[in-house]
Amino acid sequence: MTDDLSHFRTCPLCEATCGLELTVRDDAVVRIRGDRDDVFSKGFICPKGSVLHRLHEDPDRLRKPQIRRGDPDDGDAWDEVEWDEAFAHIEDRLVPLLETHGSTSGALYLGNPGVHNHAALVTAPLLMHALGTRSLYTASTVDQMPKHVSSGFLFGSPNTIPVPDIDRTDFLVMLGANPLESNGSLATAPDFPGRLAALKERGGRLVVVDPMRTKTADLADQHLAIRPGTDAHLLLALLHVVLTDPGPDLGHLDGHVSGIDELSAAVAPFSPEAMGPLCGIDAGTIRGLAADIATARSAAVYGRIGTHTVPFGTLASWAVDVLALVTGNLDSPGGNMFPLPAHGAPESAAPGGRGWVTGRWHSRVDGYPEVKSEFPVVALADEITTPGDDRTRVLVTVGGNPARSTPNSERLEAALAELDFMVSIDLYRNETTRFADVILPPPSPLERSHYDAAFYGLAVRNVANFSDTLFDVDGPSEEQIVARLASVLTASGASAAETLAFVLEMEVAKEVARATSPIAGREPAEILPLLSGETVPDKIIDLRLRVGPYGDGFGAHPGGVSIAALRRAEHGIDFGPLAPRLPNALRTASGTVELLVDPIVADLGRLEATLTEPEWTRSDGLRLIGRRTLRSNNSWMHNVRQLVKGKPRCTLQIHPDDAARRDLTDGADAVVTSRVGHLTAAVEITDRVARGVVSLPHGWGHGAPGSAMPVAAAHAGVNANTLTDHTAIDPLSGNAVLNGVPVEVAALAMS
Ligand SMILES: Nc1nc2c(c(=O)[nH]1)N[C@H]1C(S)=C(S)[C@@H](COP(=O)(O)OP(=O)(O)OC[C@H]3O[C@@H](n4cnc5c(=O)[nH]c(N)nc54)[C@H](O)[C@@H]3O)O[C@H]1N2
Ligand SMILES: Nc1nc2c(c(=O)[nH]1)N[C@H]1C(S)=C(S)[C@@H](COP(=O)(O)OP(=O)(O)OC[C@H]3O[C@@H](n4cnc5c(=O)[nH]c(N)nc54)[C@H](O)[C@@H]3O)O[C@H]1N2
Ligand code: SF4
Ligand SMILES: [Mo]
Repeated sequence: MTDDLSHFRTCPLCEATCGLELTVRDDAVVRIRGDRDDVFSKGFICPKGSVLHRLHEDPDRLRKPQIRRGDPDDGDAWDEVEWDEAFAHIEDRLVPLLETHGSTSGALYLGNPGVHNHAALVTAPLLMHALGTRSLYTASTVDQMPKHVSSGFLFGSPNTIPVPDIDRTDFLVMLGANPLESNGSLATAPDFPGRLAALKERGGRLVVVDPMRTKTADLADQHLAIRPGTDAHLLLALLHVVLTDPGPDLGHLDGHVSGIDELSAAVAPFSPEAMGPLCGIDAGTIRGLAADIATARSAAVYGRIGTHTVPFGTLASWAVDVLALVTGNLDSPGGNMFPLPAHGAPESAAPGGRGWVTGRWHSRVDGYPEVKSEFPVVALADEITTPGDDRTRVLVTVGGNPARSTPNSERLEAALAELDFMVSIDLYRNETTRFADVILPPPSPLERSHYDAAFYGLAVRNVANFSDTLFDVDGPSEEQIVARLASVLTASGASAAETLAFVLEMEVAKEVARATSPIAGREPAEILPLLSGETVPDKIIDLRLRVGPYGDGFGAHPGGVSIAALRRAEHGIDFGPLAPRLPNALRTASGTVELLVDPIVADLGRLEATLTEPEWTRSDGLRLIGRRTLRSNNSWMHNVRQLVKGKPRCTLQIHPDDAARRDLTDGADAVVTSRVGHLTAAVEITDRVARGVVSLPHGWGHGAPGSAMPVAAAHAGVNANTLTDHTAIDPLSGNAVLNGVPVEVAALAMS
């Protein structure tokens, strides 16, 4: 037996980026607890982080490639093979298909874990290039795409996303988010509960807008049980009030905003009296909230899943930031602020850029505009099943489970079965990857290094942390798998190592060509050996850190950050609270915040039309919403026994009055029916959910034939996305409508 060792790493499971302390004995993790010295999370941990090693140890996690020799429903149709055989099979089967049908017949789906893995900096572009297709789909269009679109329009870049400065705000308005279960999203803030408690301790106030009285709402000074899908209505009404009285206060952004004079006229139809009845919130309450936001010393407005995955997601997301702007709270401490991550570009010397547009091309069958070079994932099934020259015949999925995470997933599953060939890079054979012809398993989270490239750009403080690999992997890394797949697809003949070396050289060449880089004009060959890190993704992070805002500039700024510096600081480095970044961070063509670009104006018209549409003004019927629970993580952690034990969490929550009207009893099964599907779920009667609303979590519905996650199958639950409608989207972003879905619920007839 060896002595216990402590290993510190950042948890890659959700957006909170908690520091973990792993106790390692004899090459096994014996305990995980929160790293008390982590500069950001200070010891906070949730039940998922504390079983990260169980994922690593899970005997059902795939270690070797799998080839399917029979039907997707047949669990015995799979052969475990060596890596060479898997790639040979892909070469034999997939390459001729692409040659016959052209590169437009290939499509790529990238799931959520990619944003928690810095290998994606390399893998996503490599796969897009190798497939040579525009058919890119990601989990973003069942998630946050509205925020990218509103940011693209307002600030000129879809990734310039403000986050609520929760550690300093005096007044936090939170819509459609439940960080006590989710630990926060598009607001990286480990220990969200502690941060909300601190807000209250310093005399700050919290308002939660949610059809459900969530655990987060329990902390709130005010909870508004909004009707699902109407956050844009509420936010526009708040804007209406603020713009009328007291009028806009742009603070330090005065002179840097276009369209402010036209904004009052644009929001004129949306008085609290007009919007209140649609939201189920009375006009007086809306006026009171507007006054509270306007008069607070500082206020932050924050909207998330419930605000984004709805028919007016982009408009709601836009209104969140515009409300902060007109109350002097955008880019101001305690308001909505822009992070400046260590691996990001340093601040520019002046605002302005090319601006940002969507719709540069359209999807073949449904004609959806591209957004950030992606098509809405709701379009994927039609692209596979609709005949035509550019029909999708080949699909590559990386770390995703669209058969559970996307609307009308039964329809998508039927489409997946029609593909000519599918490759999945995934840890498990789940409801989606069972359709793959080949599954290529990447390393576990403990078998790779980690740097949170996505979420430090959304963090409420500027911080950075780097984690080294804990256990060696008996197989290729994720980027090596992708590089090898790319060489097969492009018949380049290059080895994975050569392909990755080339990617790194290109990155360095791009950087030395950037006029304002601290290494501008230097030779790539001189920079390359200076990069530290075990892998190419590590070295790309090292490069970006060193030329970034706090970087060592390869000698220009001694003491600056690099991977080496982060390795020395094993609990992370804190660069401090967020600082104002406007106007210089603006990349709009005008160099100003552009409030009223044409698509937004047109969408305000669509919102106005709802004032007389029965679908919106009617208050009968039931609307389905989703929820998250602390021990769950989308669809993929249910094979970890410690997380699924206890009473079933996949229940249909319904208000007592709605239950009584339908003769539903607690614990009994009910049939839930929507336009596209139906399912049977166990009823949980609770007055936490508003009248007229039912709630079912997503990510369940395990045990599909051919899948191989036995623990998950024993705690199967039901698939909420059997009910969500693939035709319902937020048109500006292509984001799916996952909340506010019209449904009927009836007691299960006894036979
Ligand atoms: N434990 C756990 N943590 C997670 C995840 C997980 O699956 N489990 N997933 C991670 C991911 S990928 C993400 S994107 C984040 C999401 O993080 P959050 O945005 O915090 O997501 P939810 O917890 O689903 O909270 C959404 C809330 O919106 C409410 N809601 C539904 N419809 C409406 C509406 O129309 N208006 C308003 N105002 N509210 C509405 C719901 O009742 C719910 O309380 O969580 C991340 N963290
Ligand atoms: N109705 C409804 N549907 C929803 C939501 C909702 O609120 N309501 N939320 C949506 C949101 S916010 C999201 S983000 C999506 C998520 O949608 P997806 O990304 O499609 O699904 P996940 O459940 O996250 O599945 C992740 C997969 O990645 C694999 N994986 C884990 N780690 C790695 C890795 O390091 N490498 C690779 N290659 N694979 C890995 C897992 O085994 C799993 O199969 O679901 C969405 N769907
Ligand atoms: S809150 Fe998120 S990052 Fe923190 S331990 Fe839990 S899953 Fe990991
Ligand atoms: Mo997400």
